[in-house]
Amino acid sequence: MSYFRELQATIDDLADPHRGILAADESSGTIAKRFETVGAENTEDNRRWYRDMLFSAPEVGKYLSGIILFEETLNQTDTHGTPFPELIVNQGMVPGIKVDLGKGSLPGASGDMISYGLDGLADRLATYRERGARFAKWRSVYPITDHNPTPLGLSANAEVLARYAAECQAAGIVPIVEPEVLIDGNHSMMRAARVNEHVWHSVFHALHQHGVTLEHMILKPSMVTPGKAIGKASPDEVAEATLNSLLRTVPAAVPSINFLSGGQTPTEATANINAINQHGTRAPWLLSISFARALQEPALEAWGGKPENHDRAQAAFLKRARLNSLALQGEYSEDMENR
Ligand code: 5MM
Repeated sequence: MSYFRELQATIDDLADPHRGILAADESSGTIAKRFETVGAENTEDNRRWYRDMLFSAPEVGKYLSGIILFEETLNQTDTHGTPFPELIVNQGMVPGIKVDLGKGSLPGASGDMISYGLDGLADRLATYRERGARFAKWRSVYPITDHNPTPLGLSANAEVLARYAAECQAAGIVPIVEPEVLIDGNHSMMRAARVNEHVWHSVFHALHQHGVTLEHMILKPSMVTPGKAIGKASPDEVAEATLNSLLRTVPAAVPSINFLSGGQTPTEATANINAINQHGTRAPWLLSISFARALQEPALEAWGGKPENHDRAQAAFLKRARLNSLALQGEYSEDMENR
């Protein structure tokens, strides 16, 4: 059975020049770390409550086209008993699902990682689809050191990402392909650019070999920045380096590139995507976002684990979503943070 029309409809709904994608797919371990920073207890009810607060924010669908969920959230309901995927659709957005099952070290490639979850993926995708997921996300993680990623790390992760993407399209689900090159380390911006180019080149080679339709996928890459220990580059420098590397390696058939924030502060990430859009007016793809931390951090802080802060947290979340929407047009400026 061909899902061509369905995949195209999902791309049409997700790839919107004014709207990004929220990554709310933190696994239980990751959300525990996020909650800990604001003193919130990591219970199932708190996770449900917190995500309900985000997804039900008034008119959030003006700024976001889709939300990536963790499996637990796909099966939960809001306070009125509406399943989260239905709430997301009612808010004018598309529900998606993270399908990798975490990562570990890659034997034979010291320092490299590999993500798990291909076994049984077709069955899981069929179940997720029944529950309303129309797109999926898989993250592969690449640390940068003097020796990493190794050639084996590059080829093994590219292969896994391509097999995942092909399984998704065969199941009528749009794959977001996320090769995250980590910001940790003391590497130069030049080295980050070269590593990202190697990664994207290897991923698109594997996607081609596995017959993945590039028109029906989204790339979720890191921005090209220097290692965290080196300091920050300006938004213009990040934009220029990121666009140069993407233009060398990512085919024009890909409809949308939705960056992760990777540990950047919320304002830094917004300024960077703003500059990317200002510099990228002739890029062949949409240049958008799929942030987790950079969209959620102010809301998490405003909430602080206290239900009475519901409206403050929603306002903080909507502000970040709105400013990022402006940044997708290259219309954000730092003074908007204080208005
Ligand atoms: C890199 O992480 C993804 C984007 O988030 P940031 O914008 O904060 O960098 C994110 O979707 C990530 O994959 C999820 O938070 C899930 O992480 P875990 O480690 O729980 O699978």
